[in-house]
Amino acid sequence: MHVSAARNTAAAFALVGLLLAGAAPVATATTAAPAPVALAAPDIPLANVKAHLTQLQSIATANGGNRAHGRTGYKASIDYTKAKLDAAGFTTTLQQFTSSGAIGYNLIADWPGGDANQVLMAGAHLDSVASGAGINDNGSGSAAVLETALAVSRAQLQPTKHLRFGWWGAEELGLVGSKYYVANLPATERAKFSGYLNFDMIGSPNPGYFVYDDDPAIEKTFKDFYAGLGVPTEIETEGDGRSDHASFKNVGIPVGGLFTGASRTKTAAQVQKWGGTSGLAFDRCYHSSCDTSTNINDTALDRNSDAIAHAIWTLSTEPTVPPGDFYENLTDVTVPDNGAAVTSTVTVAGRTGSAPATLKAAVDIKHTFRGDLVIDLLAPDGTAYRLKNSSTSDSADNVIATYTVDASSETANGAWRLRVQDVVARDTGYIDSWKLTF
Ligand code: DTR
Ligand code: CA
Ligand code: ZN
Ligand code: ZN
Repeated sequence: MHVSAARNTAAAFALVGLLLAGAAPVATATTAAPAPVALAAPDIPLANVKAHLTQLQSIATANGGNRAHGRTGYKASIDYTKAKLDAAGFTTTLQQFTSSGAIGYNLIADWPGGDANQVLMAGAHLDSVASGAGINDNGSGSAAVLETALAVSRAQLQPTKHLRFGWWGAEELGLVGSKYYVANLPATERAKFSGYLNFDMIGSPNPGYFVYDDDPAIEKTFKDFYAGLGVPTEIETEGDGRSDHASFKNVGIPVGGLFTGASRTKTAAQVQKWGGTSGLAFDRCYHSSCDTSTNINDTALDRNSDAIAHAIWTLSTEPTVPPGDFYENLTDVTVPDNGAAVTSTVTVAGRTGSAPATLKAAVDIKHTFRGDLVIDLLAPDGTAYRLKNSSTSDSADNVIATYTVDASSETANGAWRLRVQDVVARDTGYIDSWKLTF
């Protein structure tokens, strides 16, 4: 396979020219979309959130002191929450499952409207451990998510995305309810999720302000909110796998959330940031009988309730990113003659949800016999989409073409790769550049 000397020399001069000019041919990722502007969220009244906690405490007191899976206190908690949502115009569904010989329930509430192909969900587990009322763990998350949903109704919000809320059963038995929910979501439904936000213990009496470090766009949304309050945050380091977001993350759904701490002790450095008491647990009543209505820090609960509303309004009302966002790689990659496949990568970040059904891959491959080439687009999870097969009859030069791929079952963010292989001896070439347009 001969490569024209002229092209090689020209390429060499071009490269030298670039280097001498101090510019090396590098991959560039450029996006064309202006920053979207979202609606401002309302303040979530702390008194309303605490009223829900008072109800959950009363329920526990009237049902053996707890709201645990399989106990009467849990079903009473579900009935209370469902009644509020039904009255507010939500479409509610009770999903039943069995765990440890007892019936459990997930409560799902859909806010009518929004793009059914872009589902933003917020959730919290509603069950307590058997030893107590579970007001911080996790009445706090359940009540704040409930009050945010009620605020959506009060505002008659008409978000771009479809809003869904969930209250999980049997989290304390090992994320049982949320695992059951996700396991029973068809893959086509999972692909519609733009994100899942989890809130488990968000009112700890000696609070820290922790943000889950999972999806960057969701994490940024929470960090921006707290920056606006002038409250420093830390990355949640003990969370992986420790609450219901894990059920969603395990199937590739972008997740995020907030946490004020459990049995770990607050350091002196953290007291400098947040106040409170060093050497004491963030929640010394974690999984204990003293996790009652008095086991709540009002400031933390208020701030986190407002943070949830901020995230819901921001992430659901953003206009879908206008078309024209593109990501490209300009680095030349030699394609070995009749040899191994090579790849070129573009990294997509900051988007939410799935890639589009009309994802465009524009390629520019220089070659003296393009029939030698097999070209694939590889999604971040490795799924291959064939763009071009080899052909013994197509002797023309170069592949300069745009292919349209239905990538709607793929998560948008991640490393997308163009894979090229020369499968016939003689004639060779190189990837000059390629571009993904969303
Ligand atoms: N597993 C949760 C409490 C918990 C402990 N660490 C984290 C980190 C992030 C969220 C929650 C938690 C429970 O006992 O319900
Ligand atoms: Ca508030
Ligand atoms: Zn717990
Ligand atoms: Zn919990």
